[in-house]
Amino acid sequence: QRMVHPLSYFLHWRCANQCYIISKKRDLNLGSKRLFSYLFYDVNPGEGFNLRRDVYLRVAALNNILNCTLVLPPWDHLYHWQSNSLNFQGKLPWSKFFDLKQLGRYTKLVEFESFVQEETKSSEGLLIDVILHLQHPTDLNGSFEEKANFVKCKKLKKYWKEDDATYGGPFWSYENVFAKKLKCLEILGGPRVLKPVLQNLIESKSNRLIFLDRAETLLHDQFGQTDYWRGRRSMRFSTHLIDIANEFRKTFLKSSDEEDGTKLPLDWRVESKLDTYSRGGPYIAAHLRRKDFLSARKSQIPSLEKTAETLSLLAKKNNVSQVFIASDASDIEIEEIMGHIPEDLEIFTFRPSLPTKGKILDGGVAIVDQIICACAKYFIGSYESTFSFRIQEEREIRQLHPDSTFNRFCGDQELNCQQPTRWKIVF
Ligand code: GFB
Repeated sequence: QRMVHPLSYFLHWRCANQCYIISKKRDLNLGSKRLFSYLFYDVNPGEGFNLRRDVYLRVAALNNILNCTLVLPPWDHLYHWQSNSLNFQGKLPWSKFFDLKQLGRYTKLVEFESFVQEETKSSEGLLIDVILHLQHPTDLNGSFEEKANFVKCKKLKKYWKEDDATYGGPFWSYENVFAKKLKCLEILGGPRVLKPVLQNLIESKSNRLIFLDRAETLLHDQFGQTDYWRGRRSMRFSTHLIDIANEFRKTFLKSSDEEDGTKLPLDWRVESKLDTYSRGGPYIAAHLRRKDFLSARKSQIPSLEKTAETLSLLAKKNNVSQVFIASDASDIEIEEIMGHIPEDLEIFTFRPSLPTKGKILDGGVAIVDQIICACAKYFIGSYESTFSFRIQEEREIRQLHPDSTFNRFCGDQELNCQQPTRWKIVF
């Protein structure tokens, strides 16, 4: 039974026609609220884990202003997950890496598999209402004015027509997912620019399931501001990964949150600015990016000998005898660094047993590396690596001194190289 608002009698009495329009509008609003909309997204396949984490924040901010439910895209097998001992590392839920309860305190969300189980009858598969393929504007003409315009979709080989009414596509390697419509949107801007477009699709075209492809095209509305950090702080890692990192710190590095002052409250929403900086554990940590960075950032990545020299100096300066190295370097490269290090300096790397690695996978190993780096007394990262950036953020969240966080290795030929921008936390 519908409740009648007392004001509606007044409106009826004033003018019947207008009343009809008003009540129709009201129904529409009520309707769109009743009918939840779901936001799916995906990112350019070549992008790494840590850029994807940043894209998540942009989409989560959009989800918040739209009041939709975000469907977390299953992790497909990423290019950098290269361990020979592991098989296909795809279709992974976010709970493998992150604490869903904490994420859910920033934005309303659901894992993809849970959504499919709850919302669809499995035999039918999933039919998305509309794919919105985001792309950069082709004619900027030197202007960086925010905009969002629909354009004709050109050369999108990744989507194909299954029949007159459905599109097939890659959809995170799931076979039983299709879409009814495909639209292309040139966009320059963040959630603020996309909001009216999506609201229109939801409210006037009654699309319920919307899929944003190439979501990395979306920018932040307010990078580094309070809401950015709220989302960022909600990205707590899964407890099983934190436990592994803490065990490693305790066993090898004489480090624990209690002693190092790096303990975080159980709920990220109650975190606040501390009166003093945290101490950090009695070791220095380094993120040394190798592999594709040896060609992509050739001049900014130090030789192994220079790396050893830098680490020895930093250990001395910080009065510690333990160094933790997180790296995608091979064991041979790590051994070469060790060969150049004085004997009184201990070098540690996290190399889990095969059963542990089988459970936490390459993505989990990388997160354990990041947690250990986040708790060190001093950290040095690699030039323009999003892996290093995420460690810097973790350290800001733990409120270590910025001097101990925003540092990077210099290339062999770089004299006094420019150090990273200090993106300091805001509560
Ligand atoms: O995370 P990511 O985007 O950082 O990609 P960059 C690097 C990936 O390499 C990580 C592995 O997600 C890990 O899988 N990796 C790198 C590491 N460093 C470590 C480490 O210290 N420990 C462990 N366990 N794994 C971008 C790439 O990398 O660099 C782009 O995403 C492109 O595809 C660009 O290659 C040049 O920002 O460092």
